[in-house]
This record gives sequence, structure tokens and C-alpha cells, in this order.
Amino acid sequence: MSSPPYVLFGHPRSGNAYKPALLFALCDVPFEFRLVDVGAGEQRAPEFLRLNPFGQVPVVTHGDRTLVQSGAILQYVADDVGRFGGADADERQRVREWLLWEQDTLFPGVGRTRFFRRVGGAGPGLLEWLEQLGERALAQLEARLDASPFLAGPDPTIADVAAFGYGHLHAEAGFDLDGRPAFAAWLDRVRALPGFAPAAELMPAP
Ligand SMILES: N[C@@H](CCC(=O)N[C@@H](CS)C(=O)NCC(=O)O)C(=O)O
Repeated sequence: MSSPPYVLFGHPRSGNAYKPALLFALCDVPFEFRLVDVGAGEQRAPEFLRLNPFGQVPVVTHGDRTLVQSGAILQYVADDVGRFGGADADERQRVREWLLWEQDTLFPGVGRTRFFRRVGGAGPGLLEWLEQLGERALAQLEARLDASPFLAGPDPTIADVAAFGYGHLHAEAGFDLDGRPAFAAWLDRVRALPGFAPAAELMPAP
């Protein structure tokens, strides 16, 4: 394990910020949490933009390194800790594929649908498009998890951590578990992993 302390800048309602928090918990790696109030626009403050020019959470600092983009952060931490990165070259390739898929399909389909359902502001065409993407993402997860206990293979990896970030928020986006038994069983399997903790516990609001 590495020596400098990890610091996570995030928000308890952010599925993207939950991913590194959950990985730290699963790996029993201590980290300091700093709340960024994205609702109040703190992610666009000049001091935060110096940390992450993309103006988003999560950000993780590790010594003098600043890490952004949740999937890239997961890969960094998995490499650093030597866990959850995939057992061999084939699994590590599957992990990379699912990490990109998560940002391409699951996050917009479930995460953005959840966001617009909560705060409004999406025209009907956009919301419908995002909902269709969410349906597709959950169907693809169901198909994969019907064939394999975890996304990259028999054991959990950062691909599962990434997909759990928004997968577990499906209900807040208006999707249910009907007809998705493999997905439901996988959610339970992830929740049963040693060290698992919910987002609100790992990223407490003051
Ligand atoms: N691709 C980024 C997405 C991060 C992201 O969308 N973060 C949201 C919270 S979940 C955010 O900071 N939104 C505020 C904003 O974009 O102004 C990642 O994987 O880290």
C-alpha cells in the first residue's frame, strides 16, 4: 500500500464520486473526504478549477498527484493497491471496456436520467432519449450478469465498482428491478463484499 494519504473531493449524491470512495472502503484504504457543494456551484470556483479544469467531482489527490475522471481514478487506485484490477490480461481488458461503457452508456442513461428527473430542465425528447439509453444499459448489464457473477469475470473488479456507482441508483432514475434478476443479485453481491459501505457513510454531508 502507498504511503501518502488519499483525499477525495466529492459529494454524497454523486455516483461518480462514490466510485473511488467505495473502492477505498473495499480495499480498507483510509481517505479524507472533502465536500464540494456541486448544487451551489463550488465545482466552478477558481480554486476548484485549478484542481480539476473539467469542473467536476470526483477529484482525488495522492501526495503531489491530482487525479480526475472516476474511471481513471479507479485504475490508479487499483494499480496502487494491487487489488480489483483484474486477474490477468484478458480480465484487465474487460475491465477497461466496462469502464468506458459505464461512462458512455450507464452514466448518461441512469445518472443523467436521475439528474433531470430530480431537477427538471430536460425537454421531453432529451429525457426520453436518456431513458432509452438507461433501458439499454440495464439490459446489457442483465445479459452480462446472467452469464458471469461479476462484470470482468468470476471475481469483483473496478468494473463492478464503476457500474455500482449508478447501477444502485436505478430506482431514483425511475427504473425498477422487474425482469432483471441477475442485476438484482449482483447488486446484493456487491453490497455483501467485505468493507462495503453506502455513499452517505463514506462521504458524510456536514
Ligand atoms: N466523466 C466524469 C463525470 C463526473 C461528473 O459528471 N461529475 C458530476 C457529479 S456526478 C459533477 O461534478 N457535476 C457538476 C458539473 O458538471 O457542473 C467522471 O467520471 O468523473
